Amino acid sequence: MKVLVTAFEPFNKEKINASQEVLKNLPDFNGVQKIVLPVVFNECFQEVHELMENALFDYILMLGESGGRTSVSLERIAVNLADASIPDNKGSVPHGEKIFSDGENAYFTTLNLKTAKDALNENGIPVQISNYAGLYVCNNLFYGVMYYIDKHDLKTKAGFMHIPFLEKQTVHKPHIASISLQSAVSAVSTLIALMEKGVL
Ligand code: PCA
Repeated sequence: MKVLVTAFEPFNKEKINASQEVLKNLPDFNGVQKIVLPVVFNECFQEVHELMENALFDYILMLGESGGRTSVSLERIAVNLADASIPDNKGSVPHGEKIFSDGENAYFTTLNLKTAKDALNENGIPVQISNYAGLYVCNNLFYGVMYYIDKHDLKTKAGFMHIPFLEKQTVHKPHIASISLQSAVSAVSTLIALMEKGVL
């Protein structure tokens, strides 16, 4: 089995990114490659496309931080639109631009979200299925990966999970929801176990 798990570097004045911390703390799994990506529109998927050119992944699981969400969120839809209210890490602020002019308006994840949700719940992890990954860099990556799979007719299954702030990011913002690092790591490990079984 060949799996790629991606995370993002910090952005928007945060010192860390929950997804990167989770990736750092994820136990080693056979056949699982990890990569941290820049929070930069369109650049975020370049390296992933290069990896996809050189290896056929069974699964690609993309992770990102979504501060303020109350639980991990399994994203259902990637949208062909880039729109930002804050600059990316290179200062770009797109307003309603298509990501790929020859791409579909949207792609659905090819992961089985019901199976994922049930398994996470069984492991005691609250989770929501989300129909909106935003239009910022996470959606940009998600769309870029789904587009590549579509255009190259790959069997790779792919999906995106947003992670709330980690507890240590909200120590001085106690009114904002957070998740423990342990639960977030356990959520990702649970999904990888489903991939190993080939059922995700
Ligand atoms: N979250 C942002 C981009 C990088 C990240 O971790 C998002 O939700 O778009």
